[in-house]
Amino acid sequence: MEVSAKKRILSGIQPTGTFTLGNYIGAVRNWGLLQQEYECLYMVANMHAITVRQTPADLRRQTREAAALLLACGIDPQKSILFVQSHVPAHAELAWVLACNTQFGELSRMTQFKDKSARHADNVNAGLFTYPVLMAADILVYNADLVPVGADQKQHLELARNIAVRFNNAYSDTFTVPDPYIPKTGARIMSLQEPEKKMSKSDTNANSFILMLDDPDTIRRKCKRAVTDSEGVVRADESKPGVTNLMSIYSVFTGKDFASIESEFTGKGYGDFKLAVAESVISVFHPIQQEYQRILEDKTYLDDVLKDGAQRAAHIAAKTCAKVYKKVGFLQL
Ligand code: ATP
Ligand code: LTN
Repeated sequence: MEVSAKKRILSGIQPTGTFTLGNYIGAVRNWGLLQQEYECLYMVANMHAITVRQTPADLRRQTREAAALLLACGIDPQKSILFVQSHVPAHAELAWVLACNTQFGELSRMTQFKDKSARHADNVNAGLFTYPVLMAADILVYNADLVPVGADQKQHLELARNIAVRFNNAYSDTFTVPDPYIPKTGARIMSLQEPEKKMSKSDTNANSFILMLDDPDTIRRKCKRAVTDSEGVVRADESKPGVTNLMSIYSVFTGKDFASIESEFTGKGYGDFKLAVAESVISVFHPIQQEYQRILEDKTYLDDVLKDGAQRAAHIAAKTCAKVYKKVGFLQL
């Protein structure tokens, strides 16, 4: 696989709960679309997940569920390598070397750390702080060219690039400097209740997000309750974050641009618009949900995919790690 002329992609998602509409539009949807053109590695980031306290049995179950949902979203194990982060030891090994090439000050500036440490004030652990270093290792260990993520991960990507450049300058050319792949529409899907905030699966208000496994009635209800404004006109504008957010969702799921959405709903109220948004979401999620149930029931198939993925990923990662160990001066016998 490493002799392929195709550019390489790596991305990951944490198994901290069912994926939201934001995860799908910002990241996972594009993972499927990029498979034809790139050599892709997709990972369930269970090591990142434990930076926040997890119940072990739930984490185990959610890791399989996340992998099944990725397969249901169209990740094809014949085309891409799908694996679980903790199954490839090179991630943790490289993370240590990279941590020794990352400054405390750089990590202190990460906004996700500031947000999460405020939200989990009782557990501001060192892993939460060094999380972006592990993420850099995930990417650099495969020499990925491109990393498809939502806009909230841009800062972590910039850090990974800085670490790569710094290491290359200190120890000679080793890592590919990765580029982010952030979609033009839907890079930051907002909360349906507080449209100034990002939609997040860890939000305490369940009406603020749509989960990929929500049933049709729940999706209709959540769309209907979405916060908009009092103007009653469907148009995209900075002063109308709720409506603009719904337009982004509708645009991604129907392929229509903002101008044609505006004319489609001219003279119609938000009620009609919200219903149309809900139906567009249901039409995409319903078949994925059926496929998900089918895959989840076939545990042998799922585990075989993950074993094969881990083996193929580990083969690539071990080579990079060995090269790095040599470059930094670790004795080899
Ligand atoms: P949590 O809310 O628990 O912090 P999360 O929903 O942000 O988690 P992650 O596993 O951290 O989920 O993110 C997986 C991918 O989904 C990342 O590429 C991230 O950028 C993207 N993503 C997350 N939320 C959104 C959103 N609201 N809009 C667009 N993309 C998003
Ligand atoms: N930190 C990411 C998940 C993640 C990731 C990665 C994304 C872990 N390792 C490597 C891209 C590349 C997040 O979405 N919170």
